[in-house]
Amino acid sequence: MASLLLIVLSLTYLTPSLASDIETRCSKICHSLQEDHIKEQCKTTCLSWYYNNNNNNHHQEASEKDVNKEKKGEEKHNPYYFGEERYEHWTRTQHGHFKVLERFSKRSKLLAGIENYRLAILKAEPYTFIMPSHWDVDEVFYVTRGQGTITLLWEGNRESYDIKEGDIMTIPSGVIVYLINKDSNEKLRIAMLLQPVSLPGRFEEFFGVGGKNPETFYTTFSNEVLQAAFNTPLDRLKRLFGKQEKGVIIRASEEQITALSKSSTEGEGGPRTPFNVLSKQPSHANNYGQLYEANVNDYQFLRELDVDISIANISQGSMMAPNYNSRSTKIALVVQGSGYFEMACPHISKELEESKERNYKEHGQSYHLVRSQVRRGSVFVIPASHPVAAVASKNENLLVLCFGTRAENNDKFFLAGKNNVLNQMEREAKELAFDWPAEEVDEVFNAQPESVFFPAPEGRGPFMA
Ligand SMILES: *[C@@H]1O[C@H](CO)[C@@H](O)[C@H](O)[C@H]1NC(C)=O
Ligand SMILES: [Cu+2]
Repeated sequence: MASLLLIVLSLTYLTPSLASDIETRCSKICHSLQEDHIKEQCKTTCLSWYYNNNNNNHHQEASEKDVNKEKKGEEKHNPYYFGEERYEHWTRTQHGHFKVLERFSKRSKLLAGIENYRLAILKAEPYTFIMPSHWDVDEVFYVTRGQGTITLLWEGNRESYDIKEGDIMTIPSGVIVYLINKDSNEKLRIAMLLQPVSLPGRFEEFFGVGGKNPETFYTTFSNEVLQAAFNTPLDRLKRLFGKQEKGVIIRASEEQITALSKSSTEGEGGPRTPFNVLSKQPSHANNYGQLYEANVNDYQFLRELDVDISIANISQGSMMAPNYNSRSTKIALVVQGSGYFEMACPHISKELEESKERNYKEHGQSYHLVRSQVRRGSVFVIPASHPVAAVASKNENLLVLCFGTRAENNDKFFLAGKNNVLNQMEREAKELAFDWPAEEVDEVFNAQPESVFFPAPEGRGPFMA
């Protein structure tokens, strides 16, 4: 075993490369080993090492420490998990930030199905104003914390809406939006799913207002066009568009906040009034957690993106039952707490098999366990039909927000507990399927008296060492 570890360590100094190269290299490296089963083990370790490195560019500078980490839980070595380092800050000032998760299809071709979605997070300090802008995306957002007022400018109208924790709202592409955090103490945090409308997976923000920072697009036009358009001398226009340099998120006075609050501009609301997901009756609730779900029946505008929203509040020391979604790929964002996810993925298993140049069909279907420790800000992608389970840590609730794509006609299937979908089989089907007496199958299937939320596994779990 010690020699295997040495081989793995020596691999860290080689750069990963193409699949065929990897196969050749691993054969060479493991060639000198005597016994066949050790040689095989060496090749498997070698291939998966290269595989993991290929999917994690920043792990090319892997060190011995990383090898140990990987052995602990493979947490970084899966394309479905996104940690804090995978966000890019578009704006970061003392008054807040706006950060965007890297493109899914850049991370892995296994995420190509959601390449036209982006996840972003806005955080604004108390009493702040977020500059008016428009984006080339259709957007749905969820307020994870705080309260504010959001204003939309479009079709000759101005609509203001109060927003608070649990609210969802959609904003069509091109609408000019600005907002305030109207709380004097609490931060305003908003998680958003963006669907670009002109370039797959890419979007931009456009500022008309501003000057130097944010830079206004007006001054990009030629002087002639600008003067004619505003019917104003150039020097005045230069003064108007040359001053602002405080940035995208700026401090506002109490008086300004009061004036901009929806409560003081009554009557300017519109049809898009946000829907509060948390004020809905949970679709499942017991001592171990609650599941809140919202779809087009709750908020018709979700149809614009064919998205639904769910919030799982998994109590400390509890877990959410293994389940899968029939059509929907879920983009799960941890809003609070910590814990871990486990998912069965046949694709990764196949890639590993293929890189061994074997015909996987001869081996039947097999699955790779993908698991990650998660904390606030972590993102975990759950592709359609993939069985997944989530476990909260022992000392805090795990609050997970899920944006579900292809929401129409999606069903969630539970794989354990009282509503285990497999329990609906006839006794004959159970016996045939398990080659086991139906009574004993039923005994196992009925041993879990709860549904959806259960007590967590005994012990500290794979990541809680
Ligand atoms: C989550 O559940 C806890 C109780 O376990 C409750 O105190 C908390 O308010 C819930 N959070 C949300 C967002 O529902
Ligand atoms: Cu998969």
